[in-house]
Amino acid sequence: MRDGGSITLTTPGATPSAEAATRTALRTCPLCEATCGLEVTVRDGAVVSVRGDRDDVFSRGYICPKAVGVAALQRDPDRVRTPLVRRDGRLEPATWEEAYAEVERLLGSVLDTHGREALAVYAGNPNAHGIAGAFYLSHMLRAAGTRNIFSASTLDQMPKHVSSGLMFGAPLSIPVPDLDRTDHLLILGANPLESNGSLMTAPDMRGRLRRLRERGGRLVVVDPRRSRTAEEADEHVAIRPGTDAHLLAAMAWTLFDEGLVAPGRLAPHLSGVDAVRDALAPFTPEAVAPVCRVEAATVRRLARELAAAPRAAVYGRIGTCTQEFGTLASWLVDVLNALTGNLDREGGAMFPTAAVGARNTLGRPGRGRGFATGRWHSRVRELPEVLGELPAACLAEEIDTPGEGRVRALITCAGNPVLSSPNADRLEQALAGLEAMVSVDLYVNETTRHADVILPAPPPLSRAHYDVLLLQLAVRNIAHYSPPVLPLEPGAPDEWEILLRLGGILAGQGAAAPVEALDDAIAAQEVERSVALRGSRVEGRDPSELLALLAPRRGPERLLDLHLRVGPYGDAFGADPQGLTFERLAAHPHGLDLGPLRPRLPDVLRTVSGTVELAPPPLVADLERLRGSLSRLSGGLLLVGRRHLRSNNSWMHNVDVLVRGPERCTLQVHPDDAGERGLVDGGRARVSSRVGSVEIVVEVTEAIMPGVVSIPHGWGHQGTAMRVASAHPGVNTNLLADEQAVDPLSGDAVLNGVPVTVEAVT
Ligand SMILES: Nc1nc2c(c(=O)[nH]1)N[C@H]1C(S)=C(S)[C@@H](COP(=O)(O)OP(=O)(O)OC[C@H]3O[C@@H](n4cnc5c(=O)[nH]c(N)nc54)[C@H](O)[C@@H]3O)O[C@H]1N2
Ligand SMILES: Nc1nc2c(c(=O)[nH]1)N[C@H]1C(S)=C(S)[C@@H](COP(=O)(O)OP(=O)(O)OC[C@H]3O[C@@H](n4cnc5c(=O)[nH]c(N)nc54)[C@H](O)[C@@H]3O)O[C@H]1N2
Ligand code: SF4
Ligand SMILES: [Mo]
Repeated sequence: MRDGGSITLTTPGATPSAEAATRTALRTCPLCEATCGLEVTVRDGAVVSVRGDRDDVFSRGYICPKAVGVAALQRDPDRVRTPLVRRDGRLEPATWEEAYAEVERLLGSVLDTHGREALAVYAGNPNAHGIAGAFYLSHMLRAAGTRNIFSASTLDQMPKHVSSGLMFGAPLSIPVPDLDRTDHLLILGANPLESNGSLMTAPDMRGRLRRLRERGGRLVVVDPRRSRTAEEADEHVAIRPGTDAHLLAAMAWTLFDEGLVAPGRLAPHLSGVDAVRDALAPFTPEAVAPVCRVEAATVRRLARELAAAPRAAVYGRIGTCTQEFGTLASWLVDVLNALTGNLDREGGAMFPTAAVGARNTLGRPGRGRGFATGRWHSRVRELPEVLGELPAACLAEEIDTPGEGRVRALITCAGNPVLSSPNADRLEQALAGLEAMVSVDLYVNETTRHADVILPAPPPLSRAHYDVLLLQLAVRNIAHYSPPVLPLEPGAPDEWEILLRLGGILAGQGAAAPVEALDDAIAAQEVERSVALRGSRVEGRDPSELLALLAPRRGPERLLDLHLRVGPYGDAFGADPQGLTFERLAAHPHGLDLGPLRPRLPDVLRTVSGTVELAPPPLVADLERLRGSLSRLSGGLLLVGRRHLRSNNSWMHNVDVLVRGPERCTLQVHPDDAGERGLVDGGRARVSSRVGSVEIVVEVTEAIMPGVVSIPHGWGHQGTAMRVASAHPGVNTNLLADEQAVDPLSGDAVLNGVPVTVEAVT
């Protein structure tokens, strides 16, 4: 599908003579983090083909097979098109006004009786891929007024937010590999050739990694599985799941031991180098080798190669986050980048300069209030708040544990926690016991089928797009706005309007509060925040003047205009007449290239000290837990996940062309482990953990290391209206993941390295 490959769809009813009605439109693909530019051909209101936009400034025509899903979602007859309201136990179609009234009645009754904390919200992954999630979700959450906020972040990247927040002062100041210029890339726990990259926004991973090797660079992958990326790398290092922090600590130890610490120009901006050296003393290569199952000589060599490379980057992703020592591993990735002088250097690990919304581009540069967690704690397990959220692994117990403050009502937006969070069975039972549940989604999925009201979000092509979040993590600075390709269904609101209406209801303004007024209030609030921010480019300006300059635009485009204009490339409302505005951006339908990443230290920092904090006390303290694990050499099987190019978490399985072919939801087992247990390829196995057990098809493969088994997540479809997905159900691996196992600093669930037993089913 690379380089302008196209996907043609047969559209019933489209006549070849309708030339005049044929048009093409450009749209960023919202399905994964790669942000590819799509060229969509529409005939008579229906999508007939999706191809890569060759002129897209970032993706240059690249797309993956999933791009077809964007068109398929639009047409899918199983997608929810009108609100559904539960009546006599069944979800029945309703008008929008009926649905909002029902939301007000249901939530109002719970909140009036039990107070705000009786409400929980779960926000799923697609919120990170859209303009509604970026600009309106936080307002809805604030209106909810509850501390019971949960999201997919604690099933994903929360450890990286914590380590970045502590080191650099802002949780989204995440250094990304300068992929197009690096000479050495060390990847841990990521498989960008299947995932297309994560916390590293870059279309065409295969092309970029190939070019890295063509220019003489080296690619090393640390993974318990020989993944597709590992297969294409110069070296694959197999590692025992959950031990990346051990490996990285011993690599840093080696740098100190061998005099290879060379921060170079970073030196004046770093604090805590000695403290790191002292804290890492127990983690010698010999001490970690038996835990990681990586030889001490290999650990030393990996460190030396990293230090010797002219320009190198260390990059860790889901395998290093969703595990027992997720925050430590995320921290040590950047400790290595700093100690080798690769942090903030071209070809190293760099901070993007995003056009919109990046806190590290706003306000006074170089110093800030820093970052802290634990402003409140979860009721049952007393786990700390992080970024205003509680761990998703706590959601079920907050619902099913009686007592003061118990959650009795839930709003889900773009999520499917029944398939994505640990101890799925407990969560599903908890959902069934809620007094009220409201979901905003495209589908009746395994989670939303428990809702009392489902408010259908429009499909991607019917809405405008700007990647507020993902472009803060891009390997090149770009900006790209796409208007909607197709109109909304008649009478249907856009998702930002749905979030506004929900916010209005939660704020007590009622189900009938007009969207325009709610939206005006938000625009006014955001303008006021911008002019009040010290060091902002519009500090002290008159809010009404700015609002007048934003008129007559409304909705997300007005907010995008505001954030572009106060951002680092913006016109600052006239102060820089050449600067960026929404109008100027929209005049570049293939996107706007703002150049390669640039060194940003020290301005990028928002730490109290104004330095990169290499040894934040909570992280150093957590090393004690890591040290304790050095003596733990269990021989049992550990379960990890994996991703497939044609799948997307739990929700693209209703697209026929993407799920065709051999069964993908299999248990991968090494031949030695299979032999010991009498497992045969294509046979069945029972996999059991502390919390549950599943029966699944076995795939015997040398690609996985002995002692490790793998099942992909997002499967286990049942009880929904998705006909294609129901025909390819697979099993839910999160029936095995243990909700009690979390990384304590971030609350991230341990989804990789789950202890399991496996037996043959005859
Ligand atoms: N065992 C295991 N579990 C995992 C993982 C793992 O690796 N292993 N990975 C974790 C990770 S990284 C993530 S991000 C989570 C994902 O977990 P979730 O975010 O809970 O779920 P998704 O499967 O992404 O489902 C997204 C839902 O949003 C809906 N949707 C899509 N687009 C939109 C939209 O624009 N608006 C609205 N309102 N709805 C939309 C889809 O129909 C779908 O129902 O899973 C996590 N769970
Ligand atoms: N095709 C496709 N693309 C996707 C998604 C999808 O579901 N499908 N999901 C999107 C989302 S939400 C995300 S967050 C990203 C994730 O993007 P990636 O982080 O690239 O995710 P994976 O492909 O799951 O790769 C994780 C790798 O970690 C390995 N691993 C497991 N445990 C450990 C461990 O303890 N240590 C080490 N070193 N490795 C380990 C696994 O074997 C696997 O190869 O992908 C995004 N892109
Ligand atoms: S790589 Fe990601 S963004 Fe690009 S076409 Fe595929 S799913 Fe869409
Ligand atoms: Mo994710």
